[in-house]
Amino acid sequence: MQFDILTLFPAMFAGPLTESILKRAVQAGTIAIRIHDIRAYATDRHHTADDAPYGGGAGMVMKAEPLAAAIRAVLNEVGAEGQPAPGSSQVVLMTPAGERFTQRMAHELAGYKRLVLVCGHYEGVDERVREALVDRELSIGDYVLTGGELAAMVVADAVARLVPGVIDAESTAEESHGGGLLEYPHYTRPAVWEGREVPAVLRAGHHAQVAQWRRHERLRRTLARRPDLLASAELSPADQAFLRSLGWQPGSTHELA
Ligand code: 6GU
Repeated sequence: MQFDILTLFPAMFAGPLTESILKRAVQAGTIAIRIHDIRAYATDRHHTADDAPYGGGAGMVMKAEPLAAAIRAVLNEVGAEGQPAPGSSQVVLMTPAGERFTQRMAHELAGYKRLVLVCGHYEGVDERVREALVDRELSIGDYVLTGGELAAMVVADAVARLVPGVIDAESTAEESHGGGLLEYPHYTRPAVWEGREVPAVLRAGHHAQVAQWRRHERLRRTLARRPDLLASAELSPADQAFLRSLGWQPGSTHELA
């Protein structure tokens, strides 16, 4: 899978996407990540990428022409297999006004051959570029960042690890948000650390009991920390009975999801 990131600040991307797991995935050819400088697509002498808003007001707006040229250059590139197939790319604009990014969306985006992540900046991008070339707008949460770069790194990381071969399938199956629940607690040796013991059930090695303990911990944690997730989690009758024993009431107002 190919990631093309369009930004006014290419230098911000050194590090997060070139270390650790993603670095190995790039070296193995499982994913490719390319950073494109939007300013390089501006045709004027000063490589102007922003301008004052029509109608007045604070801040600057990202200009249509350089941004559109950058997106089109990336989309029309001829790859190893010839012209890119229509629909195999997704153009995503990173903006605090976007739809909230979720694990479900990460799975969906991992199905594309190419993800084009456009980092919004200043007050925003010219609306006409959004209309003409953007497939979806994403935000990573309800807070405001100075630009879309950190958000694009978050999305690229979350999607890349779901591409087959980047990490082993087992680690993505049981993790937090898989099945709509948070993850159970983990322990490794020593059995006692600063007076704190590893739960006996984990040390006994009874597989079915370990599995039930972990399931209960996932349910307990989700109820305590993110009760909103329970509304859309996959819950068996036994799960629901356990949650009720903890005081959970299905359909309660805690479930805002
Ligand atoms: Cl995508 N951009 C900015 N500037 N702020 C954000 C965001 C994106 N997601 C959350 N906050």
